Amino acid sequence: MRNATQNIHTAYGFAKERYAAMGVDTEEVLLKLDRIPISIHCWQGDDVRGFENPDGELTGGIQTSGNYPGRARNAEELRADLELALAQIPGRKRINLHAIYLESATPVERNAIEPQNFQRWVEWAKVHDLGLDFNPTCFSHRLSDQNLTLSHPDAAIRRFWIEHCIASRKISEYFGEQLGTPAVMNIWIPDGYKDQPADRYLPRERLMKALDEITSAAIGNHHKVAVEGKLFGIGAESYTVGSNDFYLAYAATRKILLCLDAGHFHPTEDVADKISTALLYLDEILLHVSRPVHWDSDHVVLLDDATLDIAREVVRGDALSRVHLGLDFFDASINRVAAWVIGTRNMRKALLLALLQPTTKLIEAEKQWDGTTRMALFEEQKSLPWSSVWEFYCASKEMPVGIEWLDKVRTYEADVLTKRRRT
Ligand code: RNT
Ligand code: ZN
Repeated sequence: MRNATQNIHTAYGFAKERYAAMGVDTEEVLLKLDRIPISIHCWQGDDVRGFENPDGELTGGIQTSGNYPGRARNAEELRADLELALAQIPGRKRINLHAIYLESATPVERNAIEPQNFQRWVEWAKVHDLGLDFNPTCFSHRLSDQNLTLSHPDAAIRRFWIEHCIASRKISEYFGEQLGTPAVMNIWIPDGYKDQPADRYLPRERLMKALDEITSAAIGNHHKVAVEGKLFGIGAESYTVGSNDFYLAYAATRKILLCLDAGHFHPTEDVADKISTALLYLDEILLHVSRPVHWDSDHVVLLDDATLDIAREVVRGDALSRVHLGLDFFDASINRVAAWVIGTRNMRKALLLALLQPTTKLIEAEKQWDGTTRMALFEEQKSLPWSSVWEFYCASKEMPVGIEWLDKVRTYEADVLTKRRRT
């Protein structure tokens, strides 16, 4: 054990020198890295079921596939699972909740949810030094069964969802005020049509007006509202009311946040490329880092080019203070705690790799029209010893350095998860 620790320190020493030669100070990088909050979505833990009606159907055109044993069935189980995951992930963390993760002894309608339904989450977040983020849940409900909510032609149904979103803003405000860090509340609605619409205009106009009611309600400044666009959903293949264009324009004109979900674009579109445009017109944005495989499949985030490109864009654009990093994936075919650990550690690794770029030199080369140096620098950094910096970082935070986290998750699986009977 002592040897292993010594080796980590020695390897880090070499790595530090290599990066210093490129003009990168690894000590500064690690301080910065550790402070970047990553918002971990609670819904990976129970396949987006929530506690309102856990046996109900997941609707809205999103889908979890797989039946791996051990999903959390209530808030205690979900928090316990999250605690295990959090203990394997270095750096600042937040937890992202959905309205369906409320706790209440008696059923509460979505338009009547209150801060007290989330009081235990807040107490728990305080104990674990976590910020909280929030989402109204505009799906898996009898009033969303036509895949229409805020753009529904029926004014009473629209009203219900407007009230739900306003109630959600109050809960978000409570989170921000209680925890001393603003909560980001993201509105995503499933509204869309399976088949070609005759009228693409009116549903969008209804959505715009509904959002205006939601965003103009005076609620306080401890929370921020984001809107998340999308290309299509299952059963909404032909038309999505809240497209990315719709929300980019909406967020820019109403001075709120835009959420870019990595799975919500055509497969050949580059999500990382959209960040700089959004930041020119908006003060802040939210990211849902996810992994689309052929479609918006919400696979666990890998340390792949798409994730790295997002991290590099945010870091090179000096936009860490303006970009809220959230995760959004739900895989029911593998151990769900492991899914959180793998996806979140990958996001943090991507940020480390991004921070280790010789950004000043790269930008200087570009200014000089020196494409040769720029390419040489981009390529050279791929083989620099970043993993020695990662291992040193994990060790110094007393977090698992490598795959040993999996043993802990496996033990928990055997002791706890496999004992949960399926409902
Ligand atoms: C759906 C959106 C949305 C959801 C969560 C559960 O396509 O990505 O963000 O995944 O709100
Ligand atoms: Zn999303």
